Amino acid sequence: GNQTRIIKIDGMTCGGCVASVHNATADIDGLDDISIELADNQATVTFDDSKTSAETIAAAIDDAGFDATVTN
Ligand code: 9UX
Repeated sequence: GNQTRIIKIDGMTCGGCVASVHNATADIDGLDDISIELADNQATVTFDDSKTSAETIAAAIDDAGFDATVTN
């Protein structure tokens, strides 16, 4: 089913970083929505848990050079 989770992201300092996180997650199959909250250092993600996971999404963000942690 669909899950909505929050991923904490350290290392985002400007809108370019937000764009980088978008780009890093754009091709993840099953990720339905990502809302990146720069001021709160987090992203809210909604995904199909039969196709992907919060940990997979966080790993893609890590690979883009940020420090992503699943928080809930
Ligand atoms: Mo903005 Mo983020 O110039 O690495 S893109 S700080």
